[in-house]
Amino acid sequence: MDSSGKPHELSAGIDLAAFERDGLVVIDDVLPQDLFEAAKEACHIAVEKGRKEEWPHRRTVGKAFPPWPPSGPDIWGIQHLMHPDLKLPIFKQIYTDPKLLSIACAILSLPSAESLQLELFNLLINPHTTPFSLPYHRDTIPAPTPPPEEAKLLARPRTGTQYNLALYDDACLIVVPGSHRRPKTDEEVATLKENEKAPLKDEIRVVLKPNQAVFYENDILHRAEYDTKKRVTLHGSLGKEGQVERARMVLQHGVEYLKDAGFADGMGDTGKRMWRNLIDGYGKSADKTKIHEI
Ligand SMILES: O=C(O)CCC(=O)C(=O)O
Ligand SMILES: [Fe+2]
Repeated sequence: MDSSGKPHELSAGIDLAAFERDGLVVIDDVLPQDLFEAAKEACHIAVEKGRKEEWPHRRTVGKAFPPWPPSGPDIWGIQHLMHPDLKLPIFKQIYTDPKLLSIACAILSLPSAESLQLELFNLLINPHTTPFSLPYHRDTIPAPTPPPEEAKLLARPRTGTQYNLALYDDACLIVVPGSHRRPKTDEEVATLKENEKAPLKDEIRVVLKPNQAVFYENDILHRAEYDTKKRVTLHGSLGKEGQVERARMVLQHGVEYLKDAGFADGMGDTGKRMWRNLIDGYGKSADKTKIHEI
């Protein structure tokens, strides 16, 4: 971010054409070194709390999508890193890191981070003892959606973006590049009907080195495999301001802490503005009933 508050195309260093074509882009050296080290320390504490059940908001092995049961054989994620009860305010600083925000602005064609909406910040980790995997899915389009309906939904304008930022080596995510722009092929439908975790033609494994992030379209066809090899990967989402539907989606999952008037205290001006954008969007929503979960 430069002094005018405009996103820095150079510091973002993002190949937008590749992102449009493939539905994903990998970014190097995301966090400044000191923040990267601090992120590892904070994540270590969060993971310990999660594994010891001192932190109740966890992704439990055996279930791919929210809501997750409070306990299970093992865990594959820690939810709500910015929750004040976790007492790790550094996650607010990491979430609003200027380089992360500038990449999101580039993807969303926004002039500055002031036009972003604060959303969710979670951690994806390796299960300790129990390997787990997710089936092929698109985050906002249910798997059984027929291809013609899928095509319509995939044509919706982009309203947000999300990323995985690896703190250690990570090769868990598998995607089919380009599948965010087209419905499932007949071959994909037939393959996934047999086995929803089967390899698909042209799939690639996203291999991240420490401090690399992948920004990806949440409706790209993707799955993930978790063995017990160490994984500590931050998973954040950001929206465009004024996205009432997204604000509802973010705030529907019992995230009362985000609605607290003091949530953004201690955040910088940009973070405060992004939080305000979220709350304003939610306030404009007439219908606060549940929508499709992501
Ligand atoms: O673990 C990952 O990298 C992907 C997780 C995912 O696809 C999801 O939570 O919807
Ligand atoms: Fe997903």
